[in-house]
Formats: sequence, C-alpha cells, structure tokens
Amino acid sequence: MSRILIKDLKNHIGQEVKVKAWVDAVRDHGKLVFLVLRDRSGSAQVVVKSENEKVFAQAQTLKEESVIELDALVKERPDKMKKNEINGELELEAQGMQILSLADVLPFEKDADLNIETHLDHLPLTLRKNTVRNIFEVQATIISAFREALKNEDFIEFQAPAIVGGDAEGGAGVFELGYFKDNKAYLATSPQLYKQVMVGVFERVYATGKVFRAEKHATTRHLAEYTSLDFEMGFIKDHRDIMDMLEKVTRYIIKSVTQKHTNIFDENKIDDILLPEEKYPVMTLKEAQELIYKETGRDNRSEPDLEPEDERFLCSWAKENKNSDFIFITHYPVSKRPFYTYEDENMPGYTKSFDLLFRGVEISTGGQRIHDYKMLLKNIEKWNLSPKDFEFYLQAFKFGIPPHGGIGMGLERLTAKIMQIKNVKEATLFPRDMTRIDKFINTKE
Ligand code: AMO
Repeated sequence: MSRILIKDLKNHIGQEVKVKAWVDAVRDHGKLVFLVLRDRSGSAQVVVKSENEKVFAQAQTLKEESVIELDALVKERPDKMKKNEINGELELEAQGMQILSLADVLPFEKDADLNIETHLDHLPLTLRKNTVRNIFEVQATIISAFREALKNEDFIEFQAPAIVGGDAEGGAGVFELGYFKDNKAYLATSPQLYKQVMVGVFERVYATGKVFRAEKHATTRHLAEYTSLDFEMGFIKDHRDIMDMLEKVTRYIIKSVTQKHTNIFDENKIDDILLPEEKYPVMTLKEAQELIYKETGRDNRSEPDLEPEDERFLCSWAKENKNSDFIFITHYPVSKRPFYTYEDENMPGYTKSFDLLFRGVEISTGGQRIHDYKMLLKNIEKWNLSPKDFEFYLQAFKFGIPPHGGIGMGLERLTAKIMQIKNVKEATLFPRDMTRIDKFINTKE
C-alpha cells in the first residue's frame, strides 16, 4: 500500500490506507488510545481499540513526537461527533503499526508557554510547535514573494560572497576571519559593493543571502547573522525610483502572505496590515524630528538619526493619520551614511537615502549611490578609507555604470513585524547573538 497524505484522507472514507506521521498527542483512555497524527500536510485523529492487542500495546508505549507508519481504516464520524476542524469529519481506526522512531519523554509540555531561552535551547523540538511552524511558513512565503515581485520587474538573482576583503558599511561591526596563512578576511556585512558591481552586468539584480554583524547590541532587533533581502537597479532618476520599487515589492509581499496564510493570521489573531490606498507616507528626517518635537516635546532635532522610540512614534502617527503601517523617512545626513551614498544637490549635507519603517521598527535602508568614478574616489578619501582597498570595486565605475540605487531589508525583522512577534530572535530559525550560537557560548570580555 502506498502512503496517503493526511490532507487527502477525506477522499478515502471507508478504505484502508497507510499514513506516515509524527504522533502529535497520545491520550490513553484505558480501553481506547487516541492519537493525533501530524504529517507535512495536516493532522488527524486515530482511535486504537484494545481488541487489536498488538497495535494497542504499541500505542501505549508511544510518546509524543514518535514517528510511526500506520495502516488504518478511514471512518466518517457520526454527525454529532463531527468536529469543526480540518479532518474533523473523519477518524482513523488503527489496524497495524510500525514504530519508525520512538521519542523520549519531552522535557516540557509541548504547548507550554516557554521563556525565550528555554525555547532557543530546544529548537530542534520547539520549532515543531504549530505556532512556531506558522512563523517559518510565513517567512518562506516572504522570501518567495520577494523573488516573484522582482522577477516580475525583470530583476535577476545573484549569489553574493560571504567572505570579503573589507567592510562596505563602515561603522557596522565586522567579524574578522583568519584566512589561510597570515591573511585576514571578513564576513560580509552586506552584499552592497557586489550588487553595485552587478548593476554593471545585469542592470537589475537582487540577492537573498546571509550577512553578519558584530554589533555589540543585546536588543530585540539585532542579530549577529541575518538574511538580507537586497535589490539594486540602474538607470534611475533618483532615490524616489528606489522607494517606488520597494513600495511595490513590500505591497506584493504583504498581499502574498496574507492571502496564502489567511488561516495562520486568523488563528494567531494577527492584526490586518494597513496598506494605504495612496502611496506610503514620506517625510524627511528633519520633518520627522519637528513632528516628534511638536507632538511629544522630545527634542531630537539635532540628532543625525532616529531613536527606537522615535521610530515607534512615527509608525503610530502614520497608522493614525495615514492609515499606513509603513512610512518612509528620507534625507539622513551625509555623516550618518556610508561613503557610497549620494548627496542631495538640493539639500547639501543630506543624502538621497531613506529608511522604511514598519510597525515601529526600521526594516529597510536604501538610496541612490554615487556612480561618478571621481566623486566616489573623493568620497572614499573623505571617509578616511584607502582607495587601494576599493580598487576591485572601483573598476565598475571606471568602466561605465548608470545612475543606480537599491535597498537592503532584514528578513527576520520583517517577519517579526508581520507576525507581531516582539523579539526578532523568535523570527529567526537558528539565531546567533552575542552570547549564543545554538547554545550559550563563553564570552570572555
Ligand atoms: P543597513 O545596515 O541599514 O543597510 O541594513 C539594512 C537592513 O538590514 C536589517 N538589519 C538587521 N537585522 C537584524 N540584525 C541586525 N544586526 C541588523 N542590521 C541591519 C534592518 C536594516 O534596515 N547596504 C545597506 C542597504 C542598502 O542601502 O542597500 C545596509 O546594509 O532591517
């Protein structure tokens, strides 16, 4: 008999089938044992009767998360026993069982609310929880929607290197690697320089790779390793073309996940994501700081960046006043942005760059880049960097590159905000932070 997936059981009522699944729950009622089985397609209840002595004895030894192969009869439940859930209209009656993997006793109740450290300590087990699987199902859809949205716009995916000779972002902490003999290399903090080089090759590119940040932050927003969703495009007029593309992509992502995972959003009581009918609201950093001052009395008007509290305020302002969970903040000062950022000729000292805030946090940064070779060279020197270190990258500019720009977006931050999860680590399959690589590490400092 070949395997039937649980979602297809409804087509086999009255027949004997073989299912292969995990045991989600075991309830021993003396003369009957009830099992809930789970495979990749869904879950269903099994009744094991004591008359069937061999299977009954096997069922009594089962612990949750054991893996079994079950021969069973698919029975329609009597009307009054039908449940209002998937496969609630049917029940399996066990005929034969093979235990493929007998699980140990679980260290805690599967549905218990765990503190984050216990959750992270037991990821091989806790990732199997329904609520946790939901997060990563949605995350997988975010990535495929990001790809689809950009493919629809003629972008080509490329794989950026993770080992690099220097850091592009300046400021952002970088992990140093011993590299063969006595050489030093670094883990990439962003695919930035490579995506710009790739504009010279394909004009429109995107990447969905891992990047690494050695920032010494222990917050609910920072990871030492995250997935950076990036795109870069040529022949733009200015940063607003990039903002338009990012808006298109994020709208596509939100529509895809909410349509595909309606059940998950309903079951987890996740608020609808507000997408304005008009375009996402936009304000300059200066305007944002004036608004914060006017509305809250907090005077950050001479700061070069926003505080987390400011980001939260601006998002709640956008929600109330513009019916939007998204808001763009543009024109960060030259001093706060990396050397490759384009200065606005109409607003000297400020850049054609932006952050996109979503539900209280920055999820993306982007902007127009300097494409003029001489200007870029000058900026590298102004930033006290050595043009020699950038010779490889500079070839892209020496040999012709159009005006261009792009964005980087943190997949885990986006997932956390979509799913209304407080800590970005819970939206990361295997998070690495200052103290943890799977388990706690020693930090001698
Ligand atoms: P930036 O450094 O702002 O820009 O990063 C872009 C986005 O990446 C996410 N992010 C992080 N997520 C988790 N943990 C971290 N430590 C972390 N750091 C950043 C955020 C952020 O908005 N090269 C530019 C992008 C560009 O201009 O194209 C860059 O990397 O969501």
